[in-house]
Amino acid sequence: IFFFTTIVALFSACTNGDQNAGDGGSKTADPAPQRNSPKSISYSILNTYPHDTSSFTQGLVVYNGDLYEGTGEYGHSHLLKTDITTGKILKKTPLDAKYFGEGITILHDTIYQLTWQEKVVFAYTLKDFKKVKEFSINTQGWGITTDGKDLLVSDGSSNIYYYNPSTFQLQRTQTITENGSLSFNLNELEYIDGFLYANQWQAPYILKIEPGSGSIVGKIDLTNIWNRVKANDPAADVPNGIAFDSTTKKIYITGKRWPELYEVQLGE
Ligand code: DDQ
Ligand code: CA
Repeated sequence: IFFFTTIVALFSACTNGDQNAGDGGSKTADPAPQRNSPKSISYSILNTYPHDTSSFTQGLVVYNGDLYEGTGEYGHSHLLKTDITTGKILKKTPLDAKYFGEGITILHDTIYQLTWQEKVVFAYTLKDFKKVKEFSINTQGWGITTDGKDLLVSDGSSNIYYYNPSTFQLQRTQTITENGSLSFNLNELEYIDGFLYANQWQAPYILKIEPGSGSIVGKIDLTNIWNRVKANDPAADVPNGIAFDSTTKKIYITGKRWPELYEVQLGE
C-alpha cells in the first residue's frame, strides 16, 4: 500500500490536481448525461512513418497536407512543421524555456499553441511561425482542437472549454462523461466529422465524444500498439497525438517520443 500510495503521489504531481477546475463562471447547464456504454472501436494501421523521438508530442495537426506538431518539456518545447511521410522538419520554432508547450490547432491560417501550467496561449502565423498574439486562460492547457468555429480546450479535468478564437472569451464548458460518470485526463484532441476525439492521459484510450452531450460514445484501445512501441523503445511515453486530414480523410496517431507516426483507419 505504501508503494502504491507513493506511485499515485508521483503521478498526481503531474496531473491537474484541480479536477473540478472552475473556469470563471460561464458554465452552462449540461443535459442529463446519457447512460450508454461506449462502443469499442477497432483500428488498423495503413501506413507507418518516421517520427522524431526527441518530440515530446503534445499537439498534432494536419493542415494543407503537412503535419504540425507542438512539443513539451521545459527547455525543449517547440512548434514544428514536418513532411508527413519522411518526417523531415520543414520549419521549427522554440518556446522560451519557462514554457511547457502543449496542444496546438490551426484555424484560418493561425496556429494556436497552449502551455501547460503557464496559462498562456500563443497565436502564430501559419506561413512563417511569427508570434502575433498571446492570450491568457484560467486553467491549465492540455489539448486543443477546433470545430471550425470555436477552439476546444482540455485541461486534464473532465471539462472541455469552448473559446472564441479571436478574443479567447470562454463561450461554454462541456463536461465529458462515460456511461454517466465524469471522465478525467482528457488530453490531445481532434475534431473529426462532427465528433471530438481525445487521448486520455496515461490510459491506452482514444475517446470518441459526442460534443453536444459530452457523452463518450466509443473508445479505441491502443494497448497493442503501445506495448509494441514500448517493447522496441523503452524511452517511448504515453500515446498522445491525433491528427485528421480533412481533405484526404486520413487519420494519424503517435505518442510522446514515439519513433513512428501511424496512419490508421477506424472500424465501426
Ligand atoms: N501533460 O501533458 C499531461 C499535460 C503534462 C505531462 C507532463 C509530464 C512530464 C512532467 C515533467 C515534470 C516537470 C515539472
Ligand atoms: Ca490533434
